[in-house]
This record gives sequence, structure tokens and C-alpha cells, in this order.
Amino acid sequence: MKKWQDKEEFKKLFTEKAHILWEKDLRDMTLNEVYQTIAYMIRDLVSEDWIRTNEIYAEQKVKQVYYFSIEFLIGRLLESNLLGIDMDDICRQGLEDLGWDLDKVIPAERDPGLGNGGLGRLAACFIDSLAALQLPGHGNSIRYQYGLFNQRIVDNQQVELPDNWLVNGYPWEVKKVDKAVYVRFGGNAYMRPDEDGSLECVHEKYSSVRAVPYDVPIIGYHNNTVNTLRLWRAEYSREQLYQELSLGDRRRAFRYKDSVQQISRFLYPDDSNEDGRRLRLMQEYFFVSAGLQSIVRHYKKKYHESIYKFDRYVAIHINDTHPALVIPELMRILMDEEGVSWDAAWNITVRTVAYTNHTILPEAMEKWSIPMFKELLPRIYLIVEEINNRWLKEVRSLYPGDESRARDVAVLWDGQVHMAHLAVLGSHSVNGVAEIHSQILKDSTLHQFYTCFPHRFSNKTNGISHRRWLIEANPQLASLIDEAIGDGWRRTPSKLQDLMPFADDPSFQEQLTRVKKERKDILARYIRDRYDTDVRTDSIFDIQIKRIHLYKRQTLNILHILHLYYLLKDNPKLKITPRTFLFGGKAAAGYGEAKETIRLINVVAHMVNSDRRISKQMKVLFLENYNVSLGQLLFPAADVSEQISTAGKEASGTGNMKFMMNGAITLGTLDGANVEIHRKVGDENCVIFGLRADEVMNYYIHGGYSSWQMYSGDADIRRLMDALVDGSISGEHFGMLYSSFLDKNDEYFVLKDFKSYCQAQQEIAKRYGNHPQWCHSSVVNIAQSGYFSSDRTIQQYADDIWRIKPVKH
Ligand code: NBY
Repeated sequence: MKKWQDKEEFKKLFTEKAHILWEKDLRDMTLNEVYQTIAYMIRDLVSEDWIRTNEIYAEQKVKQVYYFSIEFLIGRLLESNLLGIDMDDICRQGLEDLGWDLDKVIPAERDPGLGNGGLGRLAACFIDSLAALQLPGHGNSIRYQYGLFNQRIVDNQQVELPDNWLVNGYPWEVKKVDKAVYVRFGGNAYMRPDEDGSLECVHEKYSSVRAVPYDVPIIGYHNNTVNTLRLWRAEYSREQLYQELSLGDRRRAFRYKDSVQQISRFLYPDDSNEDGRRLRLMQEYFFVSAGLQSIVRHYKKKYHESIYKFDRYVAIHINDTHPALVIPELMRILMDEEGVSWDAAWNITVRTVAYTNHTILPEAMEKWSIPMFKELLPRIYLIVEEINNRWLKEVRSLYPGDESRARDVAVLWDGQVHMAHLAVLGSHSVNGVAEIHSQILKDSTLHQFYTCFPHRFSNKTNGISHRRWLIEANPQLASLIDEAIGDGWRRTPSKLQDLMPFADDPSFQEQLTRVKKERKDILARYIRDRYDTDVRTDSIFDIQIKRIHLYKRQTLNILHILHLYYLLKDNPKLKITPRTFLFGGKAAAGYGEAKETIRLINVVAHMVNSDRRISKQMKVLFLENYNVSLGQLLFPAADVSEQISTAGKEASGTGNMKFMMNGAITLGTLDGANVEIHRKVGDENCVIFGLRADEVMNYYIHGGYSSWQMYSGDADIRRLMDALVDGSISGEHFGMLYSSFLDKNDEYFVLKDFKSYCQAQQEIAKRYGNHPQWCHSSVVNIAQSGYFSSDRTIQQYADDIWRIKPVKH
């Protein structure tokens, strides 16, 4: 790896680069220009390694994995890349001499909003770990021109603004025009006999879309590996446009041009009820087909191996079902373009593809209407139909007369394509993202598939990049850990365990308290600057940051806050442990209850904060536009991590791990990875409450829960519910939430778990009052968090699913 020798060399190179890029005096440069200049300098340093990494993979003909995900929520790259190549100090010093502060330059980079939430962020942590472990693995996705909307709060309500993140240019990407491929949509497809009588497919009258890759280097941590995140952009094909024009139909030609440019224009929000999903299906096929074509092309050109050995050299992972069209698309390429038979193609495909499921919520399971699917992807539909026919024939011969079983496993049923069923059928591996979630998949969601293919199922508990979420986000804590146990944990996060002996060390506890205070101060300053509000840093920082969803129960949190407010109102002498409640998260634009939850939080926040007496004991804030960068500010400052989803609903959660790694105490249900966090730290070091998943399940199956009964039997709950609709909360009404709790019988057991949650909050206050005990818990959480590094997760995927090995160089 090339390096800057010292700050003098940095300054010289910076000056040269800046002049070429901006043609102006250094003193006139904007922070954005400074950031971009450093980004291009980093690219200069790594470019040889980037080329070399790919050469070595090809020369040694190693097996490579391609992680297909419709989202990669990578966050800012300047700081993580500087840390990765170990050039942060020299850069900081050089900049200082030139009159800039690196900490002011870093925020000039915009967060690429190429994801909604956990699923997209997981993909980003995974490619970070692949490079850190020197594993040959790359990302494949879409280069959305607009990311997920920017969120503003106006009059207590969420307003969505477009996120035009590319406006000032993106220095990390490299456009590779020579690697463009074409993706076909529409037209007619049918089978006809060829010369020797076997069937061949004809696909005609389709329209072609040009897919152009933009590559982003994924830089390994203190090693020479540079992998690739390949993002595809849709462009119209000139030939296609001229062809349409030559047919004399200008309107049609322009419609073509327009619709093509739409494909990579917007990231879809996490909103299962939206219409106009045709474009989403086009996005899915677009990046799947483009990615696969470029993989097959590269395999043939560089590996010189038979196409029948494809699965020995290539693993393809699909992150949820959005890329599940990989299965029929690989079949198409193998059969139509490589002349492979159906049976051989199916074997290769299944051996190549592996699938991760991220949800069991029935409304979030992807399905497509057959007529739309057929019209848009006629060739792919023929293949899916054949997959389904062969599969159902097998199922019906095994279980004659059992149509309910056929329905449970069909790919095509009731006029719809069931993507999860396609994904399980076409993969050799299916995994959930936390132990409890993987168990639920086997026991219920995919039970019939589990009985057919038990060996395919496994668990891979999620993880997070400890580089971004500890080393980068919390350098103060990172150096404290170095002082105590050395810096070996930075490469080997399981070594965080070595902190265990320090849990009751008074001097370590004192240092940790100082670090936490410093991080709370930093956050308090941000809140002061942005919201003109003071928060007490001696209060408990209790934080819930994640997408707003009914099942995640931000409502439970805010109802408890309202309850505390009433207690303080009713009893002016009451003293509680001072608290700062912080919320952050976006609601899908079309999700009414989620948007109403945001409004409720903001209205309650104003009511609480503007009460002079009560706001001395508690403050509530909704922080706008929660994203990766804001997360890097929030996780380090947290005392309490709110992980309060209805048990059985949150597949894993990953924010829970980010809080834990930064020393916060989990206040949570036994859901997702909370179960494993609880097992690692024990009852003494986290606070668990509420129904268990099996209890929730029992209520669903056998009934027996009535939220109206809770309402009539409990005065506190009655008061809270009434307040939602009687105007007593600042004259505002929350009918949709009231309805979801009472008329719709509280699908997510908010009222049922309310009492238990209040007790858990009291337990938190009690433990916080015992400072040495609290510090002890904080240390144990940090020490046990090494397991939740995505390095561990990726090692398991590499060993058990992909069968790939590190490549040292
Ligand atoms: O994936 C999340 C799970 O809810 C969380 O428990 C888990 O930790 C995380 C990583 O495994 N799922 C998630 O983030 N899903 C989405 O973002 C998403 C995006 C788009 C759509 C559905 C879900 N969609 O239908 O368009």
C-alpha cells in the first residue's frame, strides 16, 4: 500500500491535487472541495491495490462471493477510509497546517442514502468485514440518483424532502463504461423447436436498457485488500432509441427514454402497501441481470473454466428476496446463452445461490402479480412457471391429494409470484438473522420447506462493523480500551472479553464515566445547536433510534413518557431520576400510523419540555433525519438502549448491538438478537420485560387478549387512551393510534406489555442510581459485544455457506 510519508508530503500532494481539480486558490476552497480532494488522494493511494486485488483473485482462481442487495447503507467513507489505510493522523496534521480542521471537513460528505434501515446497513457492515478479513467478496446493487428522503419535522409532522445526494459529485465512484451490459424488458417469449428438434427460447420485440456500473472501492482495514461495491445505473440505449424513432413513433421513443431513466432514479421506501410497484420489479431485475451478466462474463474471460464448474468459483448471496430473480436469471443465462440443459442449469443455480430471510411479517413478504410479471419479464416468467410446475409435480407425487401442502410451498399461487418460495427452492442455503428468528422460520413461516430440505436451514446471527461503530464512532472509548487491554481487539474483536476483569476496577470505571460524559456533552452540544434546547448530561440518555413501525413500538415508549408526565403533574413533590428521552427514525411516507406516531412524540415532547417544573426532570426530543452519520453521534452517548419490539416480530435488530458495544444497557423484550445479548450479559446487566414470543403466538392462535379489557380494567391505561382522542394533549387528536390500540385490538400488545415496561423503566432508574453497579454493567456489555462484530458473522457465512478463503497479499 502506498502511503503519505508525513504531513509535508500530504500537503504537497493536496496542493497539487486541489489545483488540478478546482483551478482555484486553496484559500477559496469549500469544505466540500477539501473533502473531495482528500477522497481523490485516497483513491490514488489505493488504486494499485484495487487493481492488484482483482488480478490476484483471478490469477489464483479463488472462489468469490457476490452479495446482491437492493440497498447498501454505507454512510460516509472519508473517515473510515482514512482509518482503514492508517492515514488519519497525517491527514489531520497536514490539514491543520493548511488551516482546516478534519472534524469540520468530514461532515461535508453527504451520507449516501442508499438504504432504508437495518437490511441496507447490514449489507454495508458485511462488505466492510469481507475486506477486513481479506475475503474475495463484493457488493452488487443500484446507483439510485435519489436516496431515501430527507426528513424534516414541520408542525410536529414528518415532511419528506428529496435526497439528491449526488449533486456535488461523488468522488469514491468510478464509472466503467467498458463494462456496460444490456438488460431486456417486455416483448414476447415462447419456445420453438430448433434444427435438431429440441426446444429453444425465442425472445422478441423486447426493449433494451443499458446498465452502466459505477464501482466504489471497499478498502480493507490495515491490509492491502480492496474489494468492489458495484452500483448499476440505467441509461437508454442509443440503438434502441434510434430504432423506435425510425419506426416513426416519436412519442413511443420518448416514453422509452423516460421510463428507462426512471429505473435507477429513486430508492423505494420500506413500505409494503405502496402501489405502482411495477418500477420496483424493474429495479430488481435490472440490477440482478446486470450483475449476473458481468459475473458470468468475468468468469469466462478470466477463469477459463467450463461453465459447468461455475458454482465452484462463484457464490451469490441474496439479501432478502429483492434479488431472488437471480435464480431464474442464472437459469436463463445458462440455458439460452450457454446451451446448458434444464437439469444441469438447475443444479448449478441451486449450488451457487444462498438466501437470507429478514422478516416473518406476512405483509412484508414479497409477491408480484402474475400478469404484471409476465408482461415485464416474459422469458423469466416462462422459467419461473417451469420451476413451479416441476416442483408442484414432485410435491403432489409425495403427498397425493394434499392441496394445502401444495399451496404452502407453491411459487405461483392465487395469481401471484411468491418470491420467498422461489428463493428457498432455488438456494442451497437459507438462513435467518438471529437464533429466535431462524427457529421461527423452521417452525412456522417456512415449516413445509424445512420438512423437505432440513439441511438447507441455518442461523447466522447478524453483526455490526466494530470499526465503524466503535473505532470510528467512539474514538474516546476505543483509546480507553487500548489502554486497558492493548489494541489487539481492533483486529480481533472477540478480545474485548479481556475487559471483563475491569468491570469492577474503580479507576477504569472512573475513566469510562469520563468518556461517556464526554460523548453526552458532544451530543448535548449538537442538540443545543440544532434544536436550541439544553439537555442535562447528568440525566439518563434513553434512546430509541430505528425506523418507525407499529411492531417496533415507539408508541410504548411515548405512552410511558406521557404516564411519567401525569405522575409528575399529579404529584408536584415527586422526584424521579432525571431522564432525556431521544427518538429518531423515518416513517415510510405512506404509513399513516407511523407518521402519527412521530406527531405524537413531537406533541408530547413540546408539552413536556415547555413545562418549567417537569422539564427539569425529563426532556423529550425527536431528532430529525436519523441516518448513519447521526447514529455515529447517538450510539456513543446512550445510557439506555430501547429494544422493545413485540416478541417474535423483530428478526434481529442491529442497533441493539451498536448500543451494547458503546456501553449502553439494553431495555428490551426477548426478541431478535436481544435474546442473545441477554444470554451473553445475564439478567444483572440488561433489563428484560414483556411477553415472550411463544406467549404472543398463543394469543394469536387461541385469542384471549382483549385490549378493551385492559382499557376498562386499568385506570392508567384508560387515561392514556382517552388522552389520545379527547384533545388533552395540546389539543391534538390521535385517532389512528387510538383505533390501532382499541378498535383493532392492539395487534402489537402495547397495552398488554405496558405495566411490565413501566416496571422495567423503574428498574433502570434504580440501577442508574447505583453508579458502580451501572458502570459494571456497562463494562460487561462492551466486553461481551465482540461476538456481535460482523467479522464473526462473515466468518460463519464464509465457512458454512460460501466456502471461501482469505487471500493474503
Ligand atoms: O433487517 C431488518 C429487520 O427488520 C431487522 O430486524 C434486521 O436486523 C435487519 C437486518 O437483518 N429489515 C429491514 O431493514 N427491512 C427493510 O429495510 C426493507 C426494505 C424494503 C422493503 C422491505 C423491508 N420493501 O418491501 O421494499
